[in-house]
Amino acid sequence: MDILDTQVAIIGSGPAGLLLGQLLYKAGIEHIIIERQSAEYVASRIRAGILEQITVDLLHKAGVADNLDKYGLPHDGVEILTNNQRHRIDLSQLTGGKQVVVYGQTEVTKDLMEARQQANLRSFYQAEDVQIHDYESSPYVTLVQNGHSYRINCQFIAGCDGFHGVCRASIPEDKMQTFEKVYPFGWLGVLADVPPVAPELIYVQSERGFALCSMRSNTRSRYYLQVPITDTVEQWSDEAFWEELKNRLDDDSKANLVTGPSIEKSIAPLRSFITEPMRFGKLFLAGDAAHIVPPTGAKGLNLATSDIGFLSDALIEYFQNGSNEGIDQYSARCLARVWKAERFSWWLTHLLHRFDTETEFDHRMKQAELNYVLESVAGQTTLAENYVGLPFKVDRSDLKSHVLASDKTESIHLTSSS
Ligand code: FAS
Ligand code: PHB
Repeated sequence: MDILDTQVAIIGSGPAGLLLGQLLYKAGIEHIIIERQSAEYVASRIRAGILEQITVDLLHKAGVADNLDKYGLPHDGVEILTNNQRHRIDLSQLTGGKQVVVYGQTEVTKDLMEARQQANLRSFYQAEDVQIHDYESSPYVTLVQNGHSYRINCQFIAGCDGFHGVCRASIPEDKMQTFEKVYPFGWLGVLADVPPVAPELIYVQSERGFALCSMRSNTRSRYYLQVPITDTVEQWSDEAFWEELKNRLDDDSKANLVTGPSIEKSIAPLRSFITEPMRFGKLFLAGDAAHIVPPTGAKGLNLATSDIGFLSDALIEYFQNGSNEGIDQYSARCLARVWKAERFSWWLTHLLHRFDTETEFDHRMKQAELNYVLESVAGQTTLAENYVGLPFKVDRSDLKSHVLASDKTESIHLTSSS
C-alpha cells in the first residue's frame, strides 16, 4: 500500500469537487481528488445549463472563466407558457440588473478539468473501493486503483461525491437528519444540434404536463418533457419526443420549432433531499452529496457551487489564518441558502407540473396562483429574485432557524442581537 499525505482529500470530480480543487490550488493548499469514474465519463455527462451570478463569480475566482465569457449566453429574462399564452419575466428589470448565464455544466466540468491538468494536480480516476476513515479525528482515505492500494492521510475530507456517493453513506444515521420528497414523474431530456425555439428559456405548464425549452448555444438546444416515472428512454423515439413537445407548445413556438436527431436522451428522476448538518468533524458534505433539488428552478449546480464558495473560504481561512470560524459556520451558512433554494424548486415544480393525484380544486388553485404570479409585479419579483439566485452571504438573523443540536462542534447558539 502506498501512503500519501495531503491537506484536503476531495471525494468526487464533479463540479463541486473540481471547483473546490481549483480554489484550494489558487490558495496554495494541497489536495487530492479521488473519483470513481473515468475522466472521459465525467467530462461526457449532460446535466445543468443555467449559471447564477454566484457561480459565474466563483468560476472567475478559480481562473477558469475564459470559455464561459466567450461562449456563455447572458439572459435577462425567461418565459412561462400557460393557457397557450407566453408571459415574459423580466429578470433583470425585477432584480436591479441581475442575469443568469446559459452555459452547460458539461462545459464547466471540462474547463475545470483542463485547468487541473494544466496545473498538473493529483487526481485518482477510476478509483475503486473508496473508503473514508476516522473523519472525527485523524481522517484518511483508502482506495484501489489499477489493482494497487493507496492510503491518503489528510486534515479534512470534502464529500463532493454526489447523491450516491460514499461520504454521506459512511455517516451513522443517528448523526444526521434527512428530509426527502420524491416526485411521481421524471424529466425526459433531449439534446439536439438545432437552433433554440426562442431566444430565452420557455417553461411550459400544459394540461398534458410540463415541458422546458432550453439551450446550450444558438445552434444547440436542450428540451425536457415531464413523463411518468415508469417511462423508459427506449419508449421514446425522437419522433415521439418532438410530437409530444409540439402538443405542449403554443402555436408560435410550434411553428418555430426546429427538430433533429437527438445526440443525448435520458430520463432524470425528480426529488427534493436535504441532509442536516453538512459537517461531521473533519468531513464536509457539499453539493449533491448533501442535497438534491428538482431541476425546475435550475438550482442543483448553483447550490453545489455556493456550498464550495463557503467551504473553500472556510478551509483557506483555517490554513492561512488558523481560524475555525468558517468551518464551524459552514453547515449553518450552506443550509440557510439550501433550504430557500429547496423551497423555490419545490414551489416551481408544484406550480408547473401536472400531478395525477391533484383534485380539480387543487388544479384550479395552482392555476389561480400561477395567474396571480404572472399578473403581479410582486409575484413576478419573487420568482425573478429566486431564479437569478438569492444573496450568497446571508444575514445572521437567517441563521437563527439552524441552531443544530447534532454535536458540540455544530451547535450554534445565536443571541437575539445577532
Ligand atoms: P455530481 O453528482 O455531479 O458529482 C459527484 C461525483 O462523485 C461524480 O463524478 C461521481 O462519479 C463521483 N463519485 C460518486 N461516488 C463516488 C465514490 N464512492 N468515490 C469517488 N467518487 C465518487 N441541475 C440543474 O441545475 N439543472 C439540470 O438540468 C440538472 N439536470 C440533471 C440531470 C441528472 C441526470 C442529474 C443526475 C442531475 C442533474 N442536475 C441538474 C443536478 C446536477 O447538475 C448536480 O446538481 C450537480 O452535478 C452537482 O454537482 P456535484 O455535487 O459535484 O455532484
Ligand atoms: C437545462 O438547460 O438543462 C436546464 C435549464 C433550466 C432548468 C433545468 C435545466 O430549470
